[in-house]
Amino acid sequence: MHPAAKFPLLFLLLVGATATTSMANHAPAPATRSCVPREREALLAFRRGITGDPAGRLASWRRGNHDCCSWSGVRCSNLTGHVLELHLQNNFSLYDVFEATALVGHISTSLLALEHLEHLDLSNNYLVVVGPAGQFPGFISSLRNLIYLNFSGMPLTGMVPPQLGNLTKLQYLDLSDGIDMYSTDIQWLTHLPSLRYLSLSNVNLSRISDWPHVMNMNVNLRALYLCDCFLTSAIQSIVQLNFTRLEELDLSQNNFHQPLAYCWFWNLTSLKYLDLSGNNIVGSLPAAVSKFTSLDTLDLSENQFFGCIPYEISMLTSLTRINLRVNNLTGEITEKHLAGLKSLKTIDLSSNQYLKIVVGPEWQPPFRLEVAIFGSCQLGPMFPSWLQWMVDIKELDISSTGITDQLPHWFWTTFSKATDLVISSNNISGSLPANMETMSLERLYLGYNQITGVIPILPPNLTYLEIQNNMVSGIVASKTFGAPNLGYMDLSSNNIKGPIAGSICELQYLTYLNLANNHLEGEFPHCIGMTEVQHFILKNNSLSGKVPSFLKGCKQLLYLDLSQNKFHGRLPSWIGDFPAVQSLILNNNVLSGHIPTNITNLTNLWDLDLSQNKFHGRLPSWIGDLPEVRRISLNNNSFSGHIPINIANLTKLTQLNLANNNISGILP
Ligand SMILES: *[C@@H]1O[C@H](CO)[C@@H](O)[C@H](O)[C@H]1NC(C)=O
Ligand SMILES: *[C@@H]1O[C@H](CO)[C@@H](O)[C@H](O)[C@H]1NC(C)=O
Ligand SMILES: *[C@@H]1O[C@H](CO)[C@@H](O)[C@H](O)[C@H]1NC(C)=O
Ligand SMILES: *[C@@H]1O[C@H](CO)[C@@H](O)[C@H](O)[C@H]1NC(C)=O
Ligand SMILES: *[C@@H]1O[C@H](CO)[C@@H](O)[C@H](O)[C@H]1NC(C)=O
Ligand SMILES: *[C@@H]1O[C@H](CO)[C@@H](O)[C@H](O)[C@H]1NC(C)=O
Ligand SMILES: *[C@@H]1O[C@H](CO)[C@@H](O)[C@H](O)[C@H]1NC(C)=O
Ligand SMILES: *[C@@H]1O[C@H](CO)[C@@H](O)[C@H](O)[C@H]1NC(C)=O
Ligand SMILES: *[C@@H]1O[C@H](CO)[C@@H](O)[C@H](O)[C@H]1NC(C)=O
Ligand SMILES: *[C@@H]1O[C@H](CO)[C@@H](O)[C@H](O)[C@H]1NC(C)=O
Ligand SMILES: *[C@@H]1O[C@H](CO)[C@@H](O)[C@H](O)[C@H]1NC(C)=O
Ligand SMILES: CC(=O)N[C@H]1CO[C@H](CO)[C@@H](O)[C@@H]1O
Repeated sequence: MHPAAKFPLLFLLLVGATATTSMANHAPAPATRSCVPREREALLAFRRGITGDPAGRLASWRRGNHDCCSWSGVRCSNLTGHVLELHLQNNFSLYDVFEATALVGHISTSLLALEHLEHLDLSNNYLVVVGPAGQFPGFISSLRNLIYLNFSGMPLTGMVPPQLGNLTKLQYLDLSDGIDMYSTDIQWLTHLPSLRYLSLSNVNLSRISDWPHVMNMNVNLRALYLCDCFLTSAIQSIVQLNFTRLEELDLSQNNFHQPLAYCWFWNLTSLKYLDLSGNNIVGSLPAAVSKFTSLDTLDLSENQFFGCIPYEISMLTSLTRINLRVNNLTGEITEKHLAGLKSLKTIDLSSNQYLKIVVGPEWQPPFRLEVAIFGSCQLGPMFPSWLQWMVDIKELDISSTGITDQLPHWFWTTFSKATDLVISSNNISGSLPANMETMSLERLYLGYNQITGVIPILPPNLTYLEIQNNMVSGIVASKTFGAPNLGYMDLSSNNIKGPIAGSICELQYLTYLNLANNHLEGEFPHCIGMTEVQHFILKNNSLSGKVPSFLKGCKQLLYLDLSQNKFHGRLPSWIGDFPAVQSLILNNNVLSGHIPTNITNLTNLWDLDLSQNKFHGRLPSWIGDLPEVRRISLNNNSFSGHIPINIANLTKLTQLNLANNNISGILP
């Protein structure tokens, strides 16, 4: 035993005192330890290699800021002052822009001066070495004290250097999500006896067939991530399995195309997390799945599992998440399958069209789900009454599940805390409740059902609403719509009658509006500030007035369909002001006058339908100047003159209808 180990406190005091004394000879004793000058210079040299730091993450890395141990991302030993850890990962969530916070530049070899470095995290930065683009910073393998190394999400290409086998203290190694990395020999991994976490996701390992044997040498391994590694086989016989402490195994997005039953990992009964999604695995789900009694997450989605789900799945009492979406599962899921799944929070069985969930009307589930995705499997014809116990639901998808029934009376109260409800494409009747204002809904999909009644004041956080192809008869919105952030609203193909309330103008973030195939009449309200609209579809109503002039402000317009209404007046000249527009569908109205010439500004137009109106004037030569156009319908107007010769320039045109005008000439 080392003598200091007996007296740890004394040892600490002695080392601390020595260090302080030596400092005191040069400068007044600082309150906190300052960093080692040689290491400060190394960090400054590293900083000089960084050419872009848009978020100012290294702003504190300045020569004037003497104590480099206080710089952001730098951790030092409070005993020796040596830099031990560099936390320079670019934290960004799915919704952020990677570039906004990434460091850009070169990784300086000056880091080699940080001899005591144990933790190096440069993940998700755009950092490369000087030299051939994307080459792995091989010098890192000289930092022999490293315990944690994370280069995930860096723009690395080429071979993973086997010299990493010199980092014998490594416990965490994450080289995932580079650009084009590969390895043809991973024997070096057997030199890392302390390895607990290994991710080589996205590294091309297609040449390596003995990968399970190599991993088997790492008895301490807890987590192994080999997603998208071009592995082709998981059928290797391992005589003695000795990395039995493995808890997380991700082999998703490879291409095993083998039956699960013969894969090597069945004895890893300590697994908590197993992801085999996207592997083309064939055959049935073996009953032996019940061996994984510690399993928390099971993801077998996007494979080809033929066959029934075994009852033994019910023995996975710790399971909180199961994902079997997009397979070819058949047979029934009964109460017996589900009885033991006490911990279940998330289930996704969607897109297994032959799979049927059959439970009794009185059944009370042992779990309280938060996410329940059953789209395109079979739940009907009765509305599943067990869902009434799922009061914690955040997301529910029961679309296309063959339900032909009334919405139960408990539906809107049970799911008042849900953010996503997807019940489209069934035969469900019923109506929206009068008071949705206290609901948490953000996205509501009710399309293709038999919903009747009126649309009430909507939930405050709603951003997405689909009720198309139902029998809704009106909108209660005389004062307010109630959903100020609504971006998408499809109410097409209902029985909505009367004028459109001015309160629709509250929807200032609307990008998609579809009111087609209703019985709306009167003018579209003059909405000021509603400028985000991209799709505006009023087809087949009885709306009148001029082309709504607020559209002038919608510079991102892509798709305009006012057809089969009673719009009159001229086509406004600002119609040329929509650089992105692809479709202008204005047929079957009473629009008149000349076509404004600057319609030629619509360089992205695919589809122009002005037929069945009262337009007149010479057939404009501009129609030859619409480079992207596929269809032009000008029939049933009063255009005159000759067919312009430059129509021959419309190489993408597939449909041209000029019938029933006063046009002469021959098509070139
Ligand atoms: C060193 O710092 C760490 C983290 O701030 C702290 O937990 C630890 O107690 C400190 N050790 C000494 C000897 O001061
Ligand atoms: C990044 O996230 C980690 C973990 O949440 C946190 O400790 C760290 O401070 C974050 N770093 C930055 C630069 O925001
Ligand atoms: C490595 O960094 C990535 C991105 O910052 C992170 O998601 C991952 O969990 C890290 N790996 C380890 C082993 O901590
Ligand atoms: C350690 O590094 C040396 C020199 O770079 C190299 O020759 C050797 O193969 C490395 N060892 C391992 C186990 O990778
Ligand atoms: C993976 O590596 C193999 C062999 O080195 C190569 O043939 C294959 O094209 C690579 N795959 C990809 C997607 O780069
Ligand atoms: C792990 O098992 C293999 C046999 O599959 C054996 O050769 C190897 O020595 C074992 N490693 C350890 C560290 O036990
Ligand atoms: C897997 O477990 C079975 C039964 O527990 C045992 O007979 C078999 O030898 C084990 N296989 C390996 C490779 O450890
Ligand atoms: C899916 O299962 C059905 C019914 O068992 C079978 O007829 C069909 O061939 C399977 N499809 C695929 C793609 O394996
Ligand atoms: C709406 O969203 C906000 C912000 O996420 C949240 O605080 C509020 O509770 C939500 N409202 C409802 C009714 O859920
Ligand atoms: C189209 O013409 C109108 C009126 O002449 C003009 O205000 C508008 O700026 C023109 N649009 C473009 C894109 O030139
Ligand atoms: C076709 O377009 C080219 C380039 O815009 C133009 O020079 C030519 O005159 C056009 N042809 C006809 C027949 O208009
Ligand atoms: C920006 C642009 O292309 N503007 C043109 C729009 O169309 C009119 C009439 O054809 C032209 O005069 C503009 O130059």
